[in-house]
Amino acid sequence: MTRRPIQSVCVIGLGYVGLPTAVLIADSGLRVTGVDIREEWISELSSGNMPLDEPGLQARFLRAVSKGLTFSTKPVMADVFVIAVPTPVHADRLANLDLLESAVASIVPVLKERDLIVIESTIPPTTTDRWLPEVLRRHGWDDVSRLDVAHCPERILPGRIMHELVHNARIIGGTTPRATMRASSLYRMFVDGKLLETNAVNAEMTKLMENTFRDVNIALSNELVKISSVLPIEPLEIIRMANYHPRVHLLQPGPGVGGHCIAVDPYFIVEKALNETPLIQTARHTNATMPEFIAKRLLQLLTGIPSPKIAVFGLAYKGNVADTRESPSLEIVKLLSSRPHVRLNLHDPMVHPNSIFHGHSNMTAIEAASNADMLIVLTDHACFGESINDALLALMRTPLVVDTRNCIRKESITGGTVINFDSLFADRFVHSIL
Ligand code: SAJ
Repeated sequence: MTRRPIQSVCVIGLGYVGLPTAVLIADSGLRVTGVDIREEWISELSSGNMPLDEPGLQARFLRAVSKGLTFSTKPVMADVFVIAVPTPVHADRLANLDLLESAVASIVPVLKERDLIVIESTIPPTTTDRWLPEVLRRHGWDDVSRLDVAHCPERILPGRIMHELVHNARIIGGTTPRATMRASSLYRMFVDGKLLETNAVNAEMTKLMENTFRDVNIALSNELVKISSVLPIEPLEIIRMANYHPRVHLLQPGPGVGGHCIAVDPYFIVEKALNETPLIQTARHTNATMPEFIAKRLLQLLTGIPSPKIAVFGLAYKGNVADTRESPSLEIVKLLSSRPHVRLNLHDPMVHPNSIFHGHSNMTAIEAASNADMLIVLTDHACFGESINDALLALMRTPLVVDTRNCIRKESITGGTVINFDSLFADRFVHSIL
């Protein structure tokens, strides 16, 4: 069978992975159609507007459009179909592949012999080898061996997407050596990093292990914070010192692990190996219960204040992004909102000002801090280092800051108290405000 060179690519799913990927492939010289089911998203892009805010993306987008990048709500014929749609979990923590199935179904009418399908979405192990052929069959493509199929998981960090798409190593896992080779030739067009060629199930598992590695290691640090509630230790100091060891790298504890990847991906392994994953399951539980652990401690610290007002700073799942999916902050807001006597003021300068969370609007820093009895920092936005200062604390009824991200410079605050994980359970702080 002759090998066709790749000339055209259809990218299905234009979120924070698919859209930058479509831009880079088009910029490398291939004919690219970006496809998304959201009509308003497509009309925005077709009018030359870039709806995502990611460093470096806008300029590359305009260049790619000038080179012929187009957008559509329906797939068109192409040599390669790159699928990058969300793969969340259901309430029972099993993978929800509905959007992936719709994407596969949508390409069947335009598929032809020897087309290459590349799945970039994160998926449970064996999805590419076992699930995809069945789904293709269900939607009218009977014989997967007439296609080339590969899994090339995305591994980019929001905020650094354009850099990481080009410079990170990529895992290229074909279901056959030919599929691997063809997928490699696509990624070589725009990736400077190493292309690691393997099979599909190894590619699926590698991606999941990367995010699980982080989840397990964050859980270890979060567990240290939980230990500090029963032992007179300073977790941040311990992590700082331990990390001087050349072979130790403890991650940072926080109010929980959020986002649509690390808080979700470990479940994809658990689903396929329930009895073999006690460590992964425990780590998930440790991180998932952090919001409850923090909320409980905040309420203890506020004991004795009849109707405490808490200013919550940081709603995004991590610093310097606007994304609130699976954010531990929102879990803490939910838990505190369920207490009838607690009043909450929310503030996140990265998140849209009209957003409402559990009945609370997103306020300015000044509105949120005014007359508050406690200011709790749940996200490490760089701007909080500046905006949480003596002038802001002067507006509070009690100038008390609880910093769960260790991002506030204590030295720059002279007119109040800053508690971080080293002092969250130190009794002197409880007594001083009771
Ligand atoms: N977090 C901590 N302590 C830390 C590091 C992170 O509590 O020391 C928290 C963050 O605040 C956040 C969560 O963990 O709530 C996840 O943040 P993250 O920056 O670790 O990762 P994501 O979810 O933004 O992106 C991850 C990345 N994976 C790895 O670094 C192994 C990225 O490369 C993947 O492409 C992405 O998941 C994905 O799409 O899977």
